[in-house]
Amino acid sequence: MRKDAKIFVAGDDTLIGAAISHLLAQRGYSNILNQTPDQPSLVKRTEVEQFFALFQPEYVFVAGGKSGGIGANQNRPADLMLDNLLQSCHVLDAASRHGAGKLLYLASSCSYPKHCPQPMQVESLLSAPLEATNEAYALAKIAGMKLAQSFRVQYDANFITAIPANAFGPGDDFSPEDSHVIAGLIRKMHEAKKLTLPAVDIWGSGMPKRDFIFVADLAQACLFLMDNYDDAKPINVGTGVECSIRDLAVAIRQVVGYEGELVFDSSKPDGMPRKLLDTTALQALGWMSETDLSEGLQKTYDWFLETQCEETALEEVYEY
Ligand code: GFB
Repeated sequence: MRKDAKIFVAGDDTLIGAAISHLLAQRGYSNILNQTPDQPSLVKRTEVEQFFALFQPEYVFVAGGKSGGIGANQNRPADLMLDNLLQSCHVLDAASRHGAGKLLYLASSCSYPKHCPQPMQVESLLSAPLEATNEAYALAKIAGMKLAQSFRVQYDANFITAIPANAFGPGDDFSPEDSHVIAGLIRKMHEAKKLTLPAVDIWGSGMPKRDFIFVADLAQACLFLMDNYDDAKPINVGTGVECSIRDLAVAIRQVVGYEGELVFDSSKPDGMPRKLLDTTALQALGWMSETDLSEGLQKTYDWFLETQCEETALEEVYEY
């Protein structure tokens, strides 16, 4: 991407979108279209259409769409599915019709079957039933992937898809109801420490394993793929390392400095047993993630502490 190329990050208010926007600015891209006034609501077709007609982005990162952890997916499947379907349809359609040179669509690792052979390869997509707790959201992300591929076939659009592992980091959603596991446990253990509670409730058995990618690394991978990947086949973006929820909880307890007990509540769902992404394709292109889990957890907790007392502007978010 030229430094003066017109770049639009659809969804720069999400964890991943904000990290991509910040990295673009940090690397000196001078024509990021998210800084113009009157940003479009991505669920409103006319606003997206008017924005693309006016600015005609050359590069588009599709990082928008409501998302959340296992609790959010159980409680608000329609909200998550509808928001992601609308955003994908509006942005991909407008990008195609207004001649975007390249578009990167971000799917999700929950798009893989519940009992997918590990590490998960893109050939396994749609090969078996999905995890029930996030089926609605996963189908919306699969639809987005298929739509991107269909624009390639019908209109020769250079639309690519990345499938990220579970992302976490500064800018995450720490709300009890919507958070993913890392943000959720950081908040719970931080509050338990402040209140000297004797124990913290961990959902599920602790047995599931996850591939957690630090969001700044994921953003770097997205820029790398925009410049180096042009295939129709979706490409995984992960760390190649998995961690059990039990080990994660112990690691977070260490980072937060909480000394109470961890109680595993098996009345709560585990979700997918494992979600390790096969990253050989991305490694073959020359990219690997560089932030290990413990470093990422520390940076995330540091950010969480800084944002406890006051609203932190996005640029301060990344001073770590
Ligand atoms: O991060 P998480 O909500 O999403 O849960 P998934 C990961 C694992 O952590 C599950 C357990 O086994 C949870 O039961 N867990 C333990 C907790 N304690 C907690 C807690 O306090 N909060 C949360 N949230 N989990 C999501 C999908 O699945 O992955 C989304 O539902 C999306 O659609 C996302 O794809 C990337 O990894 O299970």
